[in-house]
Amino acid sequence: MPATVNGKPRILLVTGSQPKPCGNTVGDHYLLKSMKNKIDYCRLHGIEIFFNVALLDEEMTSYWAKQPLVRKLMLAHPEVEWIWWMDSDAMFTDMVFELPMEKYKDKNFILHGWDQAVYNERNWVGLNAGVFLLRNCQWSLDILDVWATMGPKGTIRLEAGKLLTKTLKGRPEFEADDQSALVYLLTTKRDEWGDKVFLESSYHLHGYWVILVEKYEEIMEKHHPGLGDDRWPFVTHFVGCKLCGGYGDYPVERCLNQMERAFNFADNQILQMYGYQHRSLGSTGVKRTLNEYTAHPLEVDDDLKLLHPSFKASSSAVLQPQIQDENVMF
Ligand SMILES: [Mn+2]
Repeated sequence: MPATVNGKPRILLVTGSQPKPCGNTVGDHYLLKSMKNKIDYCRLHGIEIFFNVALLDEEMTSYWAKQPLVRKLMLAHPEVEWIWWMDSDAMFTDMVFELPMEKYKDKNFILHGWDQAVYNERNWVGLNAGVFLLRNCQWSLDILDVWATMGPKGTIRLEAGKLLTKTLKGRPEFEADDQSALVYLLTTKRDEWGDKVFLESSYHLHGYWVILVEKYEEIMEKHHPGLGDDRWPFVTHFVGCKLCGGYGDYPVERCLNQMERAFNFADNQILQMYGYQHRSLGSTGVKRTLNEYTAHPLEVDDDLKLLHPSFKASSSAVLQPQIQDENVMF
């Protein structure tokens, strides 16, 4: 019997960052903004959130830190139906869009990706492991165990990396990472695991920032939030950016500028509830867009209907007593 709230499966969003400060303070600042972004989305949609900074298993460092964490949270929270992992370098860019959970009722593991790229090409970027949903069940505990076998740092991870580079399409030479390990697991053991895995590409459960960030202005002109796909991407993920220092695939300056834009693009959807907007996507400054005050704040509606959403789990509990109070008074 799935754990539900108001008929919807209960979801715990899990994210985290390193235990120590970033190599640069700007990196920490963007970790904070990325966290604020996730808090906003989760608050609006009745999703619980867990931010981790502890390394739970000393062997499972860097991209492998999430597997022991997700496993622990599953066991500790049987009331939660889905664990939703989201990297700290990914941000919600559509605050209205909701996951199509009904579509996943017979699946246990949801990632952004393409069957063709994973199963036919064995492409190491055929799926993205930075954002995923995992149902809280025995199947998921089992796949976490198998998935984690290439993770322990040192010889195991280094040797596994060689195997992954040899086997997977397009993979550069480096130690085993969790994403490649998952592509390898699914392609070599599809019969065993493939059935319960859903590779989603109908919207941006993960959206590659490079193809999205330059289009935000055009998107704002032509479309509206709630679509989740190319027209208004659900998530923008800064793959290949090393915000805290180290060598990334892109210049850190470009990454930070575009993260600021992605944050403000999303934050405009929050600020519109209160009558404000960022001056531009590159600006931390805001301007007033509404100048009205009202004695009846519950009757005020924002364009995106986020202020008093009917889908918010607590909305009926919040509204009911206030309506009763009015009846008593008048
Ligand atoms: Mn990432």
